[in-house]
Amino acid sequence: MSVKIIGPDVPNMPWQDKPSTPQAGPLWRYSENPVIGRNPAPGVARIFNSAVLPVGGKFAGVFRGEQTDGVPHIYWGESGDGIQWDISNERIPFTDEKGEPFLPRYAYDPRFIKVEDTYYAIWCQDFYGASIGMAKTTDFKTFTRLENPFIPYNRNAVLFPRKINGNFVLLSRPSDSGHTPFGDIFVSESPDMVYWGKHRHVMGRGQAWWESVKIGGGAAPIETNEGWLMFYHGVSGTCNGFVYSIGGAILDIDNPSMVKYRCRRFLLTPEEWYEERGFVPNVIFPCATLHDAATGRIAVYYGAADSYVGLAFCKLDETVAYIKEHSSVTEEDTEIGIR
Ligand code: BMA
Repeated sequence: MSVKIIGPDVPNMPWQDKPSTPQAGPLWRYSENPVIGRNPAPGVARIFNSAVLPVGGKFAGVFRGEQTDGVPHIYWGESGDGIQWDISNERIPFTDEKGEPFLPRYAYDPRFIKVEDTYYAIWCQDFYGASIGMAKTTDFKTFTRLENPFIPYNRNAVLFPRKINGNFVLLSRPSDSGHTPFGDIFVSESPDMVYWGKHRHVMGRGQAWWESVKIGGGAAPIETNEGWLMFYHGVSGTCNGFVYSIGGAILDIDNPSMVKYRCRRFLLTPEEWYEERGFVPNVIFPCATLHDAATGRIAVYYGAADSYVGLAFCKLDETVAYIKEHSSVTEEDTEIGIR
């Protein structure tokens, strides 16, 4: 069975063919990385850990802007080609359901996911501790906050791009209020994006050293005829601090708490100057993909060293083959995840 993306064609997504130089895994970097450099907007020192989607024949996204007072917020950005980004000068003016201003405090690491006709921005924020915040938009002007889905402490929430068995489905990573020296990925369901339950364990920190401290959801899972392709981050602890790499797994299509394949090798790990040098060295943190069903091309957007946005490419068939070839799953990975 040849592997296929189930989703729209995005023929104008960014792309560059694989270079002839050796690569550590199935992903290769865009040769002109980073795609967003320092001081990208007035009052914003760095943009990283950000998420994009195809919108109206072009691309748009929600960006983690580290303001010059050191506080992160969510900014809007647009692009004709997915590479040159025009970042708004103002923070996204989130409102409550009555239309009153309701800015999240200390908001970071946004994801951006379309389910049916609505676009959801989901981020981490302060809610008496590190927690998940959410907003929805249909016109990219009004961003209406939703109730925070979980009590503290939780981070790395990633919505699936369609309902499963009639419910919205969200990955998250329970954490602590600091730099969290542990962490597994869980999945929760909601009929309405307000009330969340049916919590299940998806997978724990890995047996492999590169993901042995903690893991967390990354890009919105990509629907394929093999299951949900999930790019996530895995963290190892070195004598000089954490190292963040990109991992890959394939989740069951109807029951995403069950892991079918999990690559014991990283898919991408810090190598380039913009990944190894920056505000926090040795971090690559995936938050989104663009992908084209017709060609199986995938572009992964990742934060680099908490300072830049990087872009990497891969082909669906090669990536799935690599994950399967190097897969090892534990009983905890493959079970339904309830105790
Ligand atoms: C995590 C998050 C990310 C960040 C990473 C590395 O805890 O805060 O935003 O990229 O640490 O600093």
